[in-house]
Amino acid sequence: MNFEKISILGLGYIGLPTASMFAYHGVQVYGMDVNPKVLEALNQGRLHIHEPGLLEFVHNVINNGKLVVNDFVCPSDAFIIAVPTPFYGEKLADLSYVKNAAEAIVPHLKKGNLVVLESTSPPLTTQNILVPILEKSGLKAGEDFLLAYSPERVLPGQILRELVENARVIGGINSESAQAGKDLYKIFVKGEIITTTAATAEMVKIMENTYRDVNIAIANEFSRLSERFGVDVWEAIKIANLHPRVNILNPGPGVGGHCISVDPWFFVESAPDLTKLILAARQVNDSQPDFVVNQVEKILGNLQNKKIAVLGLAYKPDVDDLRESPAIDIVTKLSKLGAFVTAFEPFKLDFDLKYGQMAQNLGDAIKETDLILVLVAHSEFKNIDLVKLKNLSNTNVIYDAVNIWDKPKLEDLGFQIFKLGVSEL
Ligand code: SAJ
Repeated sequence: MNFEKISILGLGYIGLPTASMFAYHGVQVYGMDVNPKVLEALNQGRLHIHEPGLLEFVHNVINNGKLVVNDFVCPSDAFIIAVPTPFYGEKLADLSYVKNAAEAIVPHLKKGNLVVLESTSPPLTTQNILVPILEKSGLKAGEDFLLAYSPERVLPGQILRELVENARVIGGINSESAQAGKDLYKIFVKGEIITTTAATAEMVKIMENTYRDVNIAIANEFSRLSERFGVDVWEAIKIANLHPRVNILNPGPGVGGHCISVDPWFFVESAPDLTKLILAARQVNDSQPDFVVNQVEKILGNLQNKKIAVLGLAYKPDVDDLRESPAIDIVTKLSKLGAFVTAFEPFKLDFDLKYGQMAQNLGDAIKETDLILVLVAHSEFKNIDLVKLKNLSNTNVIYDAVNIWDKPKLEDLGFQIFKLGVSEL
């Protein structure tokens, strides 16, 4: 199949890099977003998201006219839906953006077109939700138009490279649809492209993130066990991972972001009777912020009027994304217990923190505090000169939830350092 014009609905973390990638490879791309702020930023040469290398990339294709952004859908050979699938209520998938995007395609859908859903969605969404909406066009799915599911699997911070190099799975509602999807993505994908059914591709995506969530949950449980038995979990995991068939992930203050902490719920929602382990893992990871707050209470006692300097608010190292971040949850909980929290997040200095205040630099955050609480292993924190750290702060108490600093080194400098997963408090 030949693709001269492609529409991408949703210009977020996935839609925008994908749109730019097709445009860079010479396809005429129409990017569509319902948020005027996103379009305004793009038209003014700014980005509403932070991703290394993306700004220059987007500039280039907008300036040469290969990427045009609008708040409406344009007739195209292929339509890609890359909108969010957030939660509503009790961890249920909100498919309203997916449904609205599909409805917006209906008036433009023509014979021979391809529609691809990229948004992470509960199993069977393509067949059960998209087919009936798109068939309102009077065209038959799989015959008059083709329909596939192809999940994004790129890692924030490395999106541009992973979009091209990662293996890509394309699940069609029939084999013609899967083949058409393969023809589309091979425009820029250099990794292997695997075709399968739409339901398989939907499951693959959620399975990958669920596997990671369960692995992190077991690491978090190991960290609690290590504390109980007086073992350093970081050392124990390092040694266990020398086994050729073991790869335990890292414990930490919790699992955030818009993927790993969200996607397993799609399984739980779709089949509660079959997801005991997945649910338990979610509960372990979701309880980590409370665990960290509890540790801080054990160190400082009653938190009323205590000053706490929080280093890092992002959901993981070296990104500016604060969505579902456990660090924010921890700040809120500490503040509600009466602590004065000053947070320093080098990737989002101007973040509008509801509880606590933002510091504009490390020195301001730690100069007058009762405890330094490290929640994100940003490189900037990792590489800090520990002598400088000592000189910048009035406190000598540190709680490190991400194993960022060397304990003996800090102790030599006179710090009293507590680490998650090292000793029971
Ligand atoms: N985390 C830990 N311990 C670890 C690794 C991560 O506590 O050992 C925490 C992080 O701090 C963070 C959360 O887990 O809060 C998620 O971070 P992540 O790096 O594991 O994953 P994401 O959410 O940035 O990206 C994941 C990736 N999925 C997998 O690696 C299976 C990515 O490839 C997906 O494209 C992305 O989800 C997505 O969009 O679904």
